[in-house]
Amino acid sequence: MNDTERCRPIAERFEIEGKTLSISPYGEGHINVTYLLVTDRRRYILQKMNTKIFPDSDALMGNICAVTGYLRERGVETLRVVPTREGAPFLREQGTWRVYDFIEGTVTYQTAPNLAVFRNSGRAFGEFQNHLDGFRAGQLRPILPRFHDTPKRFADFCAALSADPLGRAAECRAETEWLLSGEANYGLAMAELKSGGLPLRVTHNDTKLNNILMDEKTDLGRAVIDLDTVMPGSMIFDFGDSIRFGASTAAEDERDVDRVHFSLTLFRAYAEGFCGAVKGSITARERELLPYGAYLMTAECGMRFLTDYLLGDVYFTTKYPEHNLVRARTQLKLMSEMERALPQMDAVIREALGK
Ligand code: ADP
Ligand code: GN1
Ligand code: MG
Repeated sequence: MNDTERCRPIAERFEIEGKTLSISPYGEGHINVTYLLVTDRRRYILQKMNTKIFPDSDALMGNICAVTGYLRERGVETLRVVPTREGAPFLREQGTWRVYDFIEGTVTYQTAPNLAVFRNSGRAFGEFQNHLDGFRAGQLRPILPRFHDTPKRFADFCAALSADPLGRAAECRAETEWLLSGEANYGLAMAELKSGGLPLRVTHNDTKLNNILMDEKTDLGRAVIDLDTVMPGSMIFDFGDSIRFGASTAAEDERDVDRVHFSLTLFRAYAEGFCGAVKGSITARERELLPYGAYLMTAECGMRFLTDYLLGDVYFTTKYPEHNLVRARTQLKLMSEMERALPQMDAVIREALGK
């Protein structure tokens, strides 16, 4: 049975317009299984939700409906959850499924084709944070508690290393040494959040370039998507994760690490867009820690990929056996270049904020 035949009975349980013509795999996310659903009237996104990672679908969809409802009331373009024919926001049948309207006239980029796209993505994520400024964070259920708690991620990495269930640790000694040597750098953001040095904000928490739909004509950000991880967090996490993914000269899973570099030019473009959007609300401490946020998110993602490799690829979708190790290597390369570039990044941020 092909995807269309297999998924048609699921799709037709939702309030979709028209007759289903085709259902085919779509996009490059690592978490959900995404399909493009085409009917004779319009297009939709059908997703098989990842309930291993997000077991509480009620809470998750509750968060998404609350956030998208809030944004829509303020005239901000956002995802529209298509209800089931019974009026529920998702369906449990041979898995857990949801449907969104396909936002037409947009594109997603895996890597920025030019500086303007990356600058615009910075502005879009900055504005997303501004739009949610008045949203009561207490309404949100903590879907993945301690998501960007890097010391906790580090402890998980150390535990995976000791357990080494597949005997893979021997293959990644250099990477392990590197991550262990950075331990003293991983705790600052959590400490600052705890002490109130960094304010807790409603943040996206997964600000990869491919989580923005850009207008296909103007390349301006149209809608921020992938709202599964919208939770209270820090501005430096959102800024940092975008830099991790987007200010690299190569893909997150480039096998040849010699092609992977941190680009200060890309960093500047993103910082201009992001800082332009948040300059009325960013605090002095947030400003100071934006460059560190980039380093921290890269280190954290590196340790997450390596942890998953050690544990047998149980979290991230992988296409070949060393995929997570390859990803970890790109992150470690970026992390080391970012560490050296912190002073330059700081100068760029000051300039972008006019300080
Ligand atoms: P994952 O959590 O697995 O990353 P996403 O929700 O980010 O899944 O969706 C994967 C991809 O599908 C996105 O990068 C984007 O290209 C596309 N996509 C998702 N939702 C929409 C939508 N409503 N309209 C158009 N494209 C979408
Ligand atoms: C996952 O869902 P996706 O592919 O946008 C992950 C992020 C990682 C990213 C690495 C819920 O993001 O935290 O940074 O992969 N999402 C979750 O590419 O764990
Ligand atoms: Mg995504």
